[in-house]
Amino acid sequence: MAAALQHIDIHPRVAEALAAGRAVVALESTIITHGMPWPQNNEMAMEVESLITQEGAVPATIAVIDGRLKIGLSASEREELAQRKDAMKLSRADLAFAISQGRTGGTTVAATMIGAHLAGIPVFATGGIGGVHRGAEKSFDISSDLEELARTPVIVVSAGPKAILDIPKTLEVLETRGVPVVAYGTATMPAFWSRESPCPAPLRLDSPEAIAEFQKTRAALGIPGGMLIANPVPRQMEIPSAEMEAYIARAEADAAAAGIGGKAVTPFLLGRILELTGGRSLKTNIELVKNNARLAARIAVALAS
Ligand code: PSU
Ligand code: MN
Repeated sequence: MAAALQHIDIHPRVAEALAAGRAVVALESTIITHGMPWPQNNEMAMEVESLITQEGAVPATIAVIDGRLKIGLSASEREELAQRKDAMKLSRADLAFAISQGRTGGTTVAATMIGAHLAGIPVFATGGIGGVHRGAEKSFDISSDLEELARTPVIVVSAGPKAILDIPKTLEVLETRGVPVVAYGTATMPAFWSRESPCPAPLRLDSPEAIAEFQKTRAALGIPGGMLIANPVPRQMEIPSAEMEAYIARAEADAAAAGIGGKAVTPFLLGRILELTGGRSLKTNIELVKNNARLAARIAVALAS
């Protein structure tokens, strides 16, 4: 931590809350730089921060700006980041690269977990985690988000793995790596834009307090790593999976035809699905992130008390 501090700027509001032992929720920024178009990305980030504040916690959006690892952004920093064309998409492999090169980038779930843990923030809200891509048996495309969940003790609140992924394989990898997957208030694994996937949830809990207690118990037993909370999107905003599947298949085919690979896959698919659904997928994405932020704040409050 001491060595890390030379590269980190903790926003005063966040530093104060951490020093006082108050609830803080980390937020990622790849969703801002690569997950949603301007200006909805900035509006989403702003709304999510104010929801967390309303729940009695302090939001800390994490990003790399001009070589500094930012824990908490000012409104102008966030707005500028949301419009930057040169932002990298940063994960465990290249977080330090961007810092050492003075670059700017959005942090993925994996990189945000690293930043949150360095700052002492135990909970983080996102939309959907990365995971095992469809066809991974050929492409080997498995998000480093899964590896990070196995290593770094941060609770990640999501709406499940993104539905563009192979959800059964993603759950298998998480189980192998010892990552608890907890569905919130349901026995079925949610699937990002949809409340239900075909998979049963590995674990279920029904309150923020129970989630906080579970993570405290893991820590007490010396079991390392984070956990994944899968919080279903609100019913009135969901797009049922039967409907999403056609759009996902089409977007996958377009990605293959365009030769999209590596880090570009997830942003391409999200962007293409936005077009195919006439913007509906974006509206749902925004609502599910807000829903996750609210739950993350409640977990943070439960952990802090
Ligand atoms: N949730 C969203 N939109 C996003 C992401 C999450 O609603 O764009 C981002 C997260 O930063 C996650 C990344 O870590 O997508 C996964 O990218 P990949 O599949 O390349 O690992
Ligand atoms: Mn990938």
